[in-house]
Amino acid sequence: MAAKKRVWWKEAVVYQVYWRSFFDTDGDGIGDLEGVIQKLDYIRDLGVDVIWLNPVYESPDLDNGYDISDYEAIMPKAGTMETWDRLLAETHKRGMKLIMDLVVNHTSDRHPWFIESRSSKDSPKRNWYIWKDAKEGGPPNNWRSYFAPSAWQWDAATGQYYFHSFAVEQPDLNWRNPDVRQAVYGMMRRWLDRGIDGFRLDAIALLAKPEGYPDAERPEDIRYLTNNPGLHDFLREMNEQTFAGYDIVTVGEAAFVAPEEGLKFVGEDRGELDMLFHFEVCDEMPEWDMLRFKRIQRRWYEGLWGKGSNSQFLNNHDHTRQVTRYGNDGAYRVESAKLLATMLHTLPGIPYIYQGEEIGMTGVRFESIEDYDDIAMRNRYAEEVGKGNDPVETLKRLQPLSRDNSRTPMQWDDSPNAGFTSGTPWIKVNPNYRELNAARDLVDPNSIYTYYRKLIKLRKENDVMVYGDFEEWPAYADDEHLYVYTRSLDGVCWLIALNHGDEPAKLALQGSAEIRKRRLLLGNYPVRSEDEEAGVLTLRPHEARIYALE
Ligand code: ISL
Repeated sequence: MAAKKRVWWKEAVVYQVYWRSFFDTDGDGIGDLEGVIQKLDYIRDLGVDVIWLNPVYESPDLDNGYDISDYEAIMPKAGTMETWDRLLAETHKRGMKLIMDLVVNHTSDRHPWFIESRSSKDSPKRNWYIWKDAKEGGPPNNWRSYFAPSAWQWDAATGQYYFHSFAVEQPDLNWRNPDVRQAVYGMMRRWLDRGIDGFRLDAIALLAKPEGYPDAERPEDIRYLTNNPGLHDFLREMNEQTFAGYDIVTVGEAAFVAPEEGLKFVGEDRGELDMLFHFEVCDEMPEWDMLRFKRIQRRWYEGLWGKGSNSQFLNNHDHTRQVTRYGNDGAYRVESAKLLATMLHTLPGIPYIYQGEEIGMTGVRFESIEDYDDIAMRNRYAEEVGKGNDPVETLKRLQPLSRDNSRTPMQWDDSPNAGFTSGTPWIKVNPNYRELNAARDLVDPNSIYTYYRKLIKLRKENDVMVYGDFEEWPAYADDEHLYVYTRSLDGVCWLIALNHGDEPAKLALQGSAEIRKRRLLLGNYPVRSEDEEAGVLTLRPHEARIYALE
């Protein structure tokens, strides 16, 4: 494989801070930036390099900050620009970097740009958003949005529809308009000049819309919102006019892309973005399917390795807790959380840790729709029940994938509200916080947190985890539980053996692994010598091992 250009962010582990659920210092029940500052040592002690901070800009908060009404002010419930400046300084002081989540596909409907745009059809900012006349008395086409049955909202005052890919309160910017692009680029440069270390670019595959907005064959398959002609021209121009010249990292959140499309975003010769966040797992694989996961990993490795950088994650603020959705959050929760971590950190790509994943936090099942906050969940529930579906059945069906599963407060200790707030939390705490919390993990040498620290330390000390070529063992490619692969670099060869199953599994060593000496570098079970009969490993339920082959 072509040698990969070495650069700091390829060697990084990223920790995602969903600040509103992280730590509350003023008792209003919502996390804040001061709370992030007070927990920076906790994050640094994991060994991570980069913090991804979810949006903190001024916002009416209908989509938890992803509806921005002022790109250059901090949402008061999060803190002030002074608090933000301290967070950046304190992050840098600890040798870590901070990347900001930025939403430029749409704004809040209360952004001054949109208020101006909707004020009249002749407004100088009318064309900053996407306005269309009605067609046959209804919306211009049959498209759905992510969060609503139609992607169009009627504005009676000016007698036109406006386009929104997400909620009604999130009108899409018109990226074809060079004034919009220049205004966004200027704002991005001002954030870069404040010293941030990069951006996570939200919903970035949606910037371009197709000519003429034709009706969709299948409106419910909303991929037509993404990857339209012109997108990569915008990204190249964005790079030229903002990122170029800064030593930063840019991460593109790109729904509905396969490797061929993904390479267009992050190819090192493309001059667009640095790292891809794709959703072939989290959006398109509802529950664990090892053979499908292996195929996805193979395709993305073949598509990107040596040409562009991918990320590895199984949950975030939009996707339910990985140990619940893709692992075993019951009898084997600790082993399973460690196995998933081992897999994400030894597969090719930059690993992301979503807050609470490092202590094995689990998904929740609230009794009533009233306990749910997520606009996507509430809108979908209302839509389904509105169609006559049974409310109890609808809630049960929507719960597993509700984004709120990952948004319950960070579980710091076993005090009231898990030590997250002295007030009433904005969303209920997972009731298992009494036995599942960071305080307990920090003092337990066998905890998930301790395991993550060892895993990250291994990465810091061994380039093979970052730059090593990946090769899956063909003999186990069709095994539904065993996942066996090597990472190799400059003569160093590691064997990773995972048993993603509730039963023990035997792994017959092959080829060089059978004859070469094996040195266990890290495992999630205490290793008993007798279980390694000559050439056959017996892996216990959810057992993960990393060996150096010498
Ligand atoms: O969560 C998803 C589907 O269940 C993702 O596809 C996600 O909605 C989509 O990729 C865009 O997500 C981003 O933009 C949204 C915001 O609600 C999400 O929190 C953010 O991650 C609109 O800004």
